[in-house]
Amino acid sequence: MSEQEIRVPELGGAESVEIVGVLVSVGDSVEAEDPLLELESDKATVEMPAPAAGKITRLDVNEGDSLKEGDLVGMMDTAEGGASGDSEAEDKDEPVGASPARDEQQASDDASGETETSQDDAPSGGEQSIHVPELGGAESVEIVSVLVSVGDSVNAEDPLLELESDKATVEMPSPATGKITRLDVKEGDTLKEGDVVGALEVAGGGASQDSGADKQPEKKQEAPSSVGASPARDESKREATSPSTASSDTPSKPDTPSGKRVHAGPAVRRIAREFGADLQQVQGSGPKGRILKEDVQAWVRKQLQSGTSAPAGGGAGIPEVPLPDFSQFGEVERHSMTKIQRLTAQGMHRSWLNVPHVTQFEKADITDLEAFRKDHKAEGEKRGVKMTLLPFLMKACAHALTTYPQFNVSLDMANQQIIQKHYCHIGIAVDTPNGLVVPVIRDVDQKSIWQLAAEAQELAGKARDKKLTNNDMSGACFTITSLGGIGGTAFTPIVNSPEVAILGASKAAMEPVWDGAQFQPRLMLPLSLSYDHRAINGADAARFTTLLSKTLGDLRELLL
Ligand code: CAO
Repeated sequence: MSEQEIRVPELGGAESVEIVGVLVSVGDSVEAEDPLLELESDKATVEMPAPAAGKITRLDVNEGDSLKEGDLVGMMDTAEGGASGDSEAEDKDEPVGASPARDEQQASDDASGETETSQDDAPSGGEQSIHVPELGGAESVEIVSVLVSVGDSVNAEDPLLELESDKATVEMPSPATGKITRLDVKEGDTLKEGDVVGALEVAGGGASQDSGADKQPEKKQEAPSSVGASPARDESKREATSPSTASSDTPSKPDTPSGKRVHAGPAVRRIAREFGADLQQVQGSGPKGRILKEDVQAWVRKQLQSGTSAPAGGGAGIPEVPLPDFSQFGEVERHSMTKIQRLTAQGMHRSWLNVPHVTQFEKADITDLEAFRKDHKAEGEKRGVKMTLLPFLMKACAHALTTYPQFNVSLDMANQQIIQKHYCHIGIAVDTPNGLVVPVIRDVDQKSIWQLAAEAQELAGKARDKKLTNNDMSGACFTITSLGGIGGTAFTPIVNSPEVAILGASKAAMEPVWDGAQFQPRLMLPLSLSYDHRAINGADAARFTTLLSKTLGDLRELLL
């Protein structure tokens, strides 16, 4: 092992670059050529590679720092027998993002135009082939996106393609002003220097021919990345204007038809492509909204969790809700959502979008039930069980589910089938400090009120202590959400899909009820049954709630 300085290599003509990402930390082991920093000039975003294999021992720079060629970035212990010793000298001279470094002679050869020149280039006003310009040492590049179509009018220097080598992402500029007449390439194609990309009908006296006249193809003045750094040149009047980069802030053409420019480096773009992430949809958390690797990873994770490939935020093509800068209205702070909150949000959104909801309202006279419940509270205390309304609601729902089995189904729309369940497991929504969870009580139809009360109590306790297992929360046929202990007169719960119905209970209150002769004070429980109208029709929903009301009004119904 020997300690080696890490210095900024030759910048291909750029005076300075800004660090937009520090990709390693002290203690990290890296291979030669592994990216250490993401650098941005006004022309390109490139990665600065490790000069050798080894371990980073010091880092003297931070994101946002401005660097010049030769600046000390940090130190590393180079691996024994590694390529460091040999490659160091070479790498030090290598322009950032380009390979391999060229010597002065080569540069002047380029300057004199002895590198490629299109034989097909036509004089102003005619058709001209569009060639891949010199690639600054990169053997080949991949087309990340085609930014124009046949028939498009372009100005000289307008980006035509977004190209990516293993070092940089850059845009290939139009060699002249004119109209695209042919495109021979598509996204994903691999191109080499000189390859024909398409053709262009050059506008008469187009800017390109003139504009490049006074520019010299001095390679050292090109962008840090040489990929595409040298535009296609006219035979007689060579140009050496630098391309704009896909990741530069300079507005040219938007990255996608939606018009939003994406601010991301080549490594991030590569990862996004590998995972099929649409960078347009990824929220950047880096400086100036720059998209970082972690942002892409978080986006991919979110897509997997929500189980949808629909656009993030909006979903199913629904326009995303733009967030204003709330801090302009007053003080704000941000907190990460808990896992339960994230899952609840996804589940509710999925159900809301997929299920045509209808809510049926009903009231149940629970005056007698309440008297019965109170009579058994003391016994409950002896048993260590709190006798609440909930076990009665469960029992009444199990009775209604057995009577109307069309509520105990799930829909398999892909196979056009209804899945009828011959078991009766009921989920109970439990409010916890971390969010809403729904433990499931099994075989409710076969259990006594005491058993149900005990199990509900145990599961609600486990929910609040964060001790529920996946098994505790799976397999429900139907859900009860009881807000009665809190308050409210009615609400419209969201079906816990793939179940097809959910019962909401609001707070029971004394009401005057007409008995045919006079008003009687009765304890009335508001019920709200939301159902999936694909599986259940309105008449069945009214029958279901009517039976519930009857059962809760007179528990002898359960004996029938
Ligand atoms: N009307 C009037 N009183 C009610 C009632 C109702 N509908 N429901 C419950 N009560 C009473 C109970 O009988 C109990 O009274 P006593 O103290 O006299 O015995 C008291 O309110 C407190 O009950 P509880 O809330 O402790 O117990 P529970 O069995 O009724 O409910 C549980 C348990 C887990 C459902 C409840 O604690 C809970 O978390 N509810 C919120 C569920 C929720 O957030 N749903 C929303 C989902 S959609 O966003």
